[in-house]
Amino acid sequence: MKELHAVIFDLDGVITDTAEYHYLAWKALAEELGISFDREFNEQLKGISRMESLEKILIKGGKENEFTYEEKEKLATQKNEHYKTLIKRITPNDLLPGIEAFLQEIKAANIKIGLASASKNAFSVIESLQVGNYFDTIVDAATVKNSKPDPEVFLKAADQLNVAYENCVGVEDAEAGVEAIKRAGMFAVGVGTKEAMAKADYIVNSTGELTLAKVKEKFLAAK
Ligand code: B16
Ligand code: MG
Repeated sequence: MKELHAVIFDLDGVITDTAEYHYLAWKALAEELGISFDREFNEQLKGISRMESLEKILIKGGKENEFTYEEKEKLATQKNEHYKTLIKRITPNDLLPGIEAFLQEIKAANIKIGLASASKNAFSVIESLQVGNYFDTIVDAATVKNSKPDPEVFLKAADQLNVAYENCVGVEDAEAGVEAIKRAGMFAVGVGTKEAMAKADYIVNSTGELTLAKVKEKFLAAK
């Protein structure tokens, strides 16, 4: 019988709203390149890697063949430098609603906690939020080969926690992330709209609705 032994969190858009900073930094770069950029398009970039995000933006602007690989690396670095200046503002006040209480509940129930982020900046964001002590393991993009929707980052977090995949719950705000959790054979909690989170097993509108009792109830009720 399955039992809830670990909760594995996405970072951007679940623990804190760095998704907004990614949006602002990509928007500035896209507009500099003469490519229009809005929040709707930005949804497609959530959870996917830096380079894949840049490729999608260039394709949107019909400029996918205009740059060499080295030039693309420079553009991605430019976005990241901008992003890094934006995330310098992060303090513990930037934790999304209810997240710290949810982490405390999980910890108190002796359930393991992991972080599965597609961001190479994950460690510095966690440090600024001062929540590193809650996490039993942190897997960031620097240590995985395949980015979401590939399940690798969630599988690796579960392996490092020594928990069977079916006993894990993953929490995500991105379509690519929910797909990664499902492909990992885990129960997916989606934070967001019913449309965007359609493939999740349990959907909440905001992190403030996350409670261990409810997540556990839904997890145990699922096949
Ligand atoms: P970086 P997550 C993801 O983080 C973001 O959702 C995505 O928008 C971003 O492109 C990706 O990290 C890479 O981030 O440029 O900092 O390495 O949601 O998986 O925590
Ligand atoms: Mg996310």
